Amino acid sequence: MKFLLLLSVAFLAFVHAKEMGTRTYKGYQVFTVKVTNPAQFEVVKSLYDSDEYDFWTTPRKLGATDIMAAPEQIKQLGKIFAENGMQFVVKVKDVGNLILEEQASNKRSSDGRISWTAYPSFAEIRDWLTSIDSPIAEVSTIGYTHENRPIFVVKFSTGGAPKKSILIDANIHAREWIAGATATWIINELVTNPDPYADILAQVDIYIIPMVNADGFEWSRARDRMWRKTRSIRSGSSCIGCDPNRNFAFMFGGEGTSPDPCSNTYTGAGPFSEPETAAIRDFVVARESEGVKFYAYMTFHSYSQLWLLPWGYTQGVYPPDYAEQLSLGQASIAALEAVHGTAYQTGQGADILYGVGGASDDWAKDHGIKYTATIEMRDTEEGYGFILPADQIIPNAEEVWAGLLVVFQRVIETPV
Ligand code: 0X9
Ligand code: ZN
Ligand code: ZN
Repeated sequence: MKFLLLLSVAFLAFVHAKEMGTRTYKGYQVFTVKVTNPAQFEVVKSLYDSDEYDFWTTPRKLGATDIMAAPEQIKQLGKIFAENGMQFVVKVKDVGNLILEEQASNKRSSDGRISWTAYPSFAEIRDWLTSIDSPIAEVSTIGYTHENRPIFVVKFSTGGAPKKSILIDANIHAREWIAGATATWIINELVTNPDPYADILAQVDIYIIPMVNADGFEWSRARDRMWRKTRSIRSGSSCIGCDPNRNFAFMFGGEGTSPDPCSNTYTGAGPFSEPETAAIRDFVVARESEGVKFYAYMTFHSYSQLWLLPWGYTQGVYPPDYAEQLSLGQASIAALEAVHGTAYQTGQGADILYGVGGASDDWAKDHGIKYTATIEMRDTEEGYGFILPADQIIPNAEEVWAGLLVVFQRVIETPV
């Protein structure tokens, strides 16, 4: 009995070790594996569904998928690749070293105030947002995270009756730092340099939620760089949080999701169980009840340089207006590429990647918002994935902004 008790104490200590201290990722590696046929895709998909590895990118039908392996998993993963004739390269030799380098460079270039030469913290974002003073920008709170951080929205409008509206959100996923950094850059661009956008703002209202998952983001900054989920607590499990991009009500629990609270793609207890996703839904519904009509919903993620179109929940299924989605996606990535030469790919989300249910983009499309896209920003296959060097924040933001301006123009041209 005493022994059993000791054993269970030891087990609990082991389980909770993940939640204590800082995860270093020392000796972890990231592999880029190439899928060249459906059989190889099945292998990658089954690894994803097994939940034994942290997938840095959602499995891709044809092409590269990035998978992180713990030191004790490296051999096994290499064996699986070899047995299935899959080509792979080591993308990151030691994730722990990469994280240390990132911390050092972020410290060097940050002076405690927001800038886009370092990744801003939530405190920097909050202090800056609440100090914005602009005749066209209005900052408010749409809700609070599990740990009670405010979820901000910035509304850009020249006033009068509601215009055709556009909604942008960022950092649904904690470790995708470039998403929030880009959203804040865009807010700053509109606040400090509004003149070039006067024609656009005469015809549309733009709402930007720059940091959806602030709890997860701060956890990723302070304790676990690779944290993806929210930070909610559930009874009966020692695992924390759910994947907010599996927590929306459309195709909840479908492909690419997990009912296991310890999974990185855990759906959550039910649709909109998380305060962060419920806040987005409530915000959309409340604006609509005031006469606002949203024509576009763009959600910022990273990485792989993809402009993903509906539907994303399963391959081969398209909304009736898919031709318009595709023409807009293609025009957007062309404008994006013209800025710094960065190549993107566009297409139906689940045709390019693996299908995922409960995602924000499909929820918005199903809700009646015409143009939706998940934008997976830099980095590329050759880069370091989530650990995008801070000197790419501004060029990334500039090019994404060019792509978005095409979306705004299309919304303006869309019949009421
Ligand atoms: O898997 C996801 O949630 C997104 N990729 S990420 O690497 N940022 O996690 C892709 C979601 C695309 N949208 C749909 N498939 N609906
Ligand atoms: Zn509605
Ligand atoms: Zn994401």
